[in-house]
Amino acid sequence: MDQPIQLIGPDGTAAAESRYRRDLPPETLAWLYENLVVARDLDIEFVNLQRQGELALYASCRGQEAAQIGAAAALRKTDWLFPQFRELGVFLVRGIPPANVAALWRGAWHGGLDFTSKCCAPVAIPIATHTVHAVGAAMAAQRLGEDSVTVAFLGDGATSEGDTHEAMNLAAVEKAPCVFYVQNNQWAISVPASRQYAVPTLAQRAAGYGMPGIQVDGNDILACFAVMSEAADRARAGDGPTLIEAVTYRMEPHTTSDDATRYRSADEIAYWSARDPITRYRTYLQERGVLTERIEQRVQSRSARLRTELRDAVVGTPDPDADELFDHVYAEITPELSAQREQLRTELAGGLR
Ligand SMILES: Cc1ncc(C[n+]2csc(CCOP(=O)(O)OP(=O)(O)O)c2C)c(N)n1
Ligand SMILES: [Mg+2]
Repeated sequence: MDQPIQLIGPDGTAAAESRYRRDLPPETLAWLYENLVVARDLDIEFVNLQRQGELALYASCRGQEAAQIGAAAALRKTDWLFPQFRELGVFLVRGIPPANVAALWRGAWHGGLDFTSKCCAPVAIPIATHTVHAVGAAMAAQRLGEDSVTVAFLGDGATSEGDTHEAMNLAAVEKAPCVFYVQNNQWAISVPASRQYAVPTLAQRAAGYGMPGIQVDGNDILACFAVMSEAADRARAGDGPTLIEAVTYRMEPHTTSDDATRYRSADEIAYWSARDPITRYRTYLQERGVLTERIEQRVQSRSARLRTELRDAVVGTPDPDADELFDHVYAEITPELSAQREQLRTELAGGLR
C-alpha cells in the first residue's frame, strides 16, 4: 500500500517524494505560513469567545490548519467551496471575514459565507448533505461551460453517510469537475476512524466509484497544496472528480460542548502534537532561510489585528430579533409557521407557563 503523499516530514525536513513540486516562490511559501499562524490564533479566539458566553458553540480546526489552508490555497477564487463546518482555515484563505463565521456560531445569522461573492456554500451541519449539493453545482458549472471546480470538504464520519456514496458515484459517472476532500481527523465526535470504515484507507474507496483516490499527509501543507492542485487541474481539464484523503488530527474536542478526555488518551494527543503542522512547516522554512524577522512581525501584526476585529465585531452585539427565525423560510409565511411565531413571541414575553 502506498504511503500518504508527504513533502515535509514531521521534523521539518524534506521528504523523499519526487512526483510533486515543492518549489513554490518564497512569497507563496511565506503567505501559506502566515495563514497557518493566523488560522490557529483566530481559532483560539473563537474558543475563548465561546467560553466567555459570546458564541453558542464552536468546532475548532486546531491541528487541521495545513489540510485546510494547503487545499484552499490551491484553488481559484471562482472555485466553489462546500464546507462541512470545521473549515475556518478555508474561510480565511477565501477572504471571508471571521466575524461572518462568528455570526453563525453565535446563532445570530446564517453566517455570511456568501455563495455569490465568495463562491462558498453555507456550512452543512446535517452531515454529508452538502456532498450532493457540491456535485450538483459542479454539474451546473459543467453545463454552463464554466471552468470552475467544486470542492466538497467532508470528514471521515461523513464518508459513512449514504449521501456521500450517491455524490461520489454521480460525480464519477458525470465526470463532474468536483473534488471530494476528506479530512480524516481520526474521530467523528467519539467514534474513532477504526469504527468508521473497514478498508485500509478512505482513499481506496475511489476505485469503487471509478475515480482516482489519493492519500496525503494532512499535516503537511505543501503536500496538501500539491494534491489539490493536481485534482483541480484534472477536474478543470474535464477529466472528472478525485477523492483526496488528508490524514490529520482534531486536536481539540469535537466542539466546545464535548469532553474528549472521556474517549481518547493523552498518549494519542502526544503522538499527534509531535506531528503539528505549523511547527514542521516553520522548521522547513527556517532551514531554507525563508522566514525572516520581518515576515514573523507581519504575521503577528495581522493575527493581532484580525483577533481584535473579530472580538470587536462579536462582543456586545445585540441578539437578533427572534422573529427572524421565521422570515426566510418561505417567501410568504405559512399558517403553521405563523402560529409557531405567535407561540414563540408569547413564550419570550413570559406569557407561557
Ligand atoms: C445526519 C447527521 N447525523 C449525525 C449528526 C451529528 N454529528 C454532528 S458532527 C458529527 C461527526 C462528524 O464527523 P466527521 O465527518 O468526521 O467530521 P469532524 O467533526 O471530525 O470534523 C455527527 C455524527 C449530524 N449533525 N448530522
Ligand atoms: Mg472526523
